[in-house]
Amino acid sequence: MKMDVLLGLQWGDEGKGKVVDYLAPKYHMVARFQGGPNAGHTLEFDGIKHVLHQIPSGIFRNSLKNIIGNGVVLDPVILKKEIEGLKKFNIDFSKNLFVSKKATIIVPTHKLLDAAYEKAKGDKKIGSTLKGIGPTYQDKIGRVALRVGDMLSPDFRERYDVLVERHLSILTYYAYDTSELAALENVFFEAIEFFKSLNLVESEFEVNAALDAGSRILAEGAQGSLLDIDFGSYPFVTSSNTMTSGACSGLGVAPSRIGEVFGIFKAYCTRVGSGPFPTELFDADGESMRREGNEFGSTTGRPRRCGWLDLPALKYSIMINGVTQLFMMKADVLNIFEEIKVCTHYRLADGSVIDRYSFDSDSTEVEPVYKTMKGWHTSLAAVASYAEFPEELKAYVTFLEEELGVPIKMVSVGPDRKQTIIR
Ligand code: 2SA
Ligand code: MG
Repeated sequence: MKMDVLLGLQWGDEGKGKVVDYLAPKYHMVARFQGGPNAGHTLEFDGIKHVLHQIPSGIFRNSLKNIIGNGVVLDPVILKKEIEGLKKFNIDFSKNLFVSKKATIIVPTHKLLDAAYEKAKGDKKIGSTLKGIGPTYQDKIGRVALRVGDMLSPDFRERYDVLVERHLSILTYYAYDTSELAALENVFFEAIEFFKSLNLVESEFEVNAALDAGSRILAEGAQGSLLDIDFGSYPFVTSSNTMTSGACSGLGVAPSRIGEVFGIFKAYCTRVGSGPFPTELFDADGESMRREGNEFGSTTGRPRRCGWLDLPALKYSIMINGVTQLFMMKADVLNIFEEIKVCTHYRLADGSVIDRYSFDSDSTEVEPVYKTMKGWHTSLAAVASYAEFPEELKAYVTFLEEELGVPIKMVSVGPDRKQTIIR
């Protein structure tokens, strides 16, 4: 079997959690391959809303195994809290959750460093979620990090102290207050003890063996392609590869074993944190989008910046990921608009017009060139099939599909599992 990959094509919060939850019954395993507690994957069913940060979104289906792969950075404290928070759902974590021994551990000082670096950047700050993601990946690449498997070794505390010693010297340089560290460490070591009771595995063997045995695996991306460390709007990105290739390195699966690539995008754009956003709206339309779409960070509660759909950026994400199927989310949020705009090109400062999301479009101010389409301007609450879509929404879907060159297989018209229209 091949492994399918599901990822966000914008700046995160495309609705990946809902799609994983929807697709999950078709799979035997869901695996996270990058990111960490900076993610906030929202699932809604039976009238309850769940936000998952580190646990894969297949956890609510008993038949599924959930893997946290080697490419993930894990906060033991947050993981313990998440697992405890899910107790009431009778999930058997001993059967359903497996963590790679090669995943990297976020220690308390990583969070302090994240805050210190952001503070030092002043108004050039990234808008990090302050979960310690950047500093932890820095240590991984710097070859000094601690990994999940290290917890089991008798010299874990010693190695932890060496790492923290390094961090404290940097925090002293930044004159950052570390007085809360002792309290954070207490909770951290408690969580480490708890962590040891989980299934700690070599997930590359689990995943490849499952594929060999004919199991279906879905790799669940976090954040979005435009936040990718290599291809996103650097430096306003996260510190991992959020793209398809990240699923290979973050799980130990060969590129030749990748099957379908599901690209999730919202019918408009949002971004949380700093960085370029050509189609951002600063007017009442942007406000309405935020209100209608309830666009607030699910991890930090921050209001998300909102704007029209950006086709050059979307085409770029489709290209670097090899997307084979598109899923359009939150179409219902656009119900309120009489006219809908789609950015087809960018105009650069010298007046030239380009259709590429590129180094130039990312590093200079660009003006979006829009195509305006008639909105459907009606509720989609009663819509149960594509045939029942208003003509204007059909025209929007068809236009996007022609531009993007990839079929839009699903359109979401509301947060509930049931409000998912297949084409
Ligand atoms: P970090 O924390 O170092 O990864 O932040 C770097 C940039 O990446 C952005 N980022 C995100 N953008 C959207 N959604 C994310 N997850 C949460 C959510 C965010 C939240 O689902 O809503 O609750 O605020 C996420 N995680 C990281 C971040 O804003 C920085 O621009
Ligand atoms: Mg999110």
